[in-house]
Amino acid sequence: MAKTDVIVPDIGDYENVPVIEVLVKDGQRVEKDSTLITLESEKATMEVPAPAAGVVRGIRVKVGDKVSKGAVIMALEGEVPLTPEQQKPAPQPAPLASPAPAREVATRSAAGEGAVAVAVAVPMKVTVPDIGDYPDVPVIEVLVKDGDAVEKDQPLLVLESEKSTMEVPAPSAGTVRGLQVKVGQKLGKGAPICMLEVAGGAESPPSPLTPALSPQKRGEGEKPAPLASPAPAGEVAAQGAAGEGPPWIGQAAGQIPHASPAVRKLAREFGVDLSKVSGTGPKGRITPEDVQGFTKRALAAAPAGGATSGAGIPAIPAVDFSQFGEVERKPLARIRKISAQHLHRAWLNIPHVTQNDEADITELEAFRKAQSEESGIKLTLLPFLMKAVSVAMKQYPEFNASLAPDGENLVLKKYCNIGFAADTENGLVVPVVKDIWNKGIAQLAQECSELAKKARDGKVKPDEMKGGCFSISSLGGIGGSHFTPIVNAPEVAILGVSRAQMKPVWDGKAFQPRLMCPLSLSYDHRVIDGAYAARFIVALGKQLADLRRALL
Ligand code: CAO
Repeated sequence: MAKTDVIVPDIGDYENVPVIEVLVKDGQRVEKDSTLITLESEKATMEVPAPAAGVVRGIRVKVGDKVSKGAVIMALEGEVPLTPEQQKPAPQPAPLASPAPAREVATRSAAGEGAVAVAVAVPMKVTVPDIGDYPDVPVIEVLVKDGDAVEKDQPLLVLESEKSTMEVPAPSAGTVRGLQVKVGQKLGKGAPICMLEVAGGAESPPSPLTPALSPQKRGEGEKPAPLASPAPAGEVAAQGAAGEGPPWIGQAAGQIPHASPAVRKLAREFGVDLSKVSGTGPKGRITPEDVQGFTKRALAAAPAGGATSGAGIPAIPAVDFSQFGEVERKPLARIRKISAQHLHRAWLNIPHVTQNDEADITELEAFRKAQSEESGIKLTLLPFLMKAVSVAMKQYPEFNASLAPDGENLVLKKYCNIGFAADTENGLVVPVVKDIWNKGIAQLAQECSELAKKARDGKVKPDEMKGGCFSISSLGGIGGSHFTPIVNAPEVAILGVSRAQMKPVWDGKAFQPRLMCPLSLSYDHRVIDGAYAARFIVALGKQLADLRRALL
């Protein structure tokens, strides 16, 4: 068997481009042109395909590594060695040489060199930068129109070949005039795009050759640079930890959804607007399954008729509130935006039912207070609730399950992790306490209090919010009676706890003063039947009334 190294093709003059996906494994057989790895800079996504069919051997890169032209990424074992032609960097792979040249277009000001600095609008011709030898690369998006004021580096259009996507940014700030390109049109290097009326002319010539591949920081609160995706700039990203945990977990700050050219093609075929799709891949990347899932849900939610938005839901009309009085616009915190999307998705996808009850916690409270005093450790109700819920979950295992994405299987979990909603200044976070079955109340109390503090200080790590099987939302410290908590998908149930109150309870002979704690159990009716839920909440009430049962 002949073994040949596969190298990174010509990606322009720029170096150290991050690997964002490794799509093959050692020993895997690949066909010619199937994608091996994906590279992504701030402005472009490039897939590196197999130069020939063969078996992958000795992968040398992993996600996060940075590579440059000529770097060996793996070897391919084939019947015959690769020909020199096959080994040539990127025949098919990187038709769009790199995003760098896109910026290098740095179209010179028509004012010419040495123009006198005068504050007049000077037209600048914007053309397609050097995109390699490929003359006909389709325009998939035109992001501006005549008369638009653009900032320097603002994307004007997106070009996409089979294997790469790149944005062509404005070489300078100015006003777009005489736009000459349309979606579907095929362009090559030097093709005219538009004129840019640059205010101040020679005073602000286009900045020379800013490397598009140079890493840009995307810090918290910073406006994200648009990625090479058909998502319109500024659209809010969806996120999602695949399968488990609230989707805000692991979400990079201000990230915009992004996808490979193949996924974008699929989205176009399905007529899916990628900006509305939640990416469950690494770094919120949109996978083919995300597009398929989105399409499925959109079809399921399609209404019989009428004006709708998104997945067939009638849009709430925009209202100019300032016509009624003074208003102030306050930007939503990042956590709030992410949790809003998660809650909305759960609310739309899950047929919710809420079962209410009241648990007698008179003895539990007396025990809790006595223990707190005796041990000097503050025990709140939460760890007791957790323990009691975990015991009920063992008795009713369908509460410790998730519906498989195919909708045909239930994934039953043999471990018990419970998340609790923590109210923070920036919104709701749900830290998860792990392995409840094997922990005592004192340990649970300590972990709850540490995680609640971390949540308030904004220091909970993504891992500490993953892997939940069930959630508890306790508003008992605040007040109110019953409420309807929203199931924290992909979990199937959540317990809402409200403020306990002394109530007269009939014991068969007389009314007794008992401390009654309101419980609101919301559950996914696709998985759990009403009778099963009622049994669960009755069992939970018994646990709370007499925690000795938890020892049984
Ligand atoms: N009934 C009566 N009193 C209760 C109670 C209940 N169900 N639950 C808590 N309390 C009491 C506590 O005993 C404590 O009183 P003492 O100081 O006298 O002992 C006081 O209320 C404060 O408790 P707490 O709420 O701070 O502590 P906790 O461990 O029970 O809860 C946490 C921690 C993180 C769950 C809570 O602070 C919190 O953030 N709750 C809000 C959750 C939320 O926002 N849910 C809504 C999500 S859906 O929109």
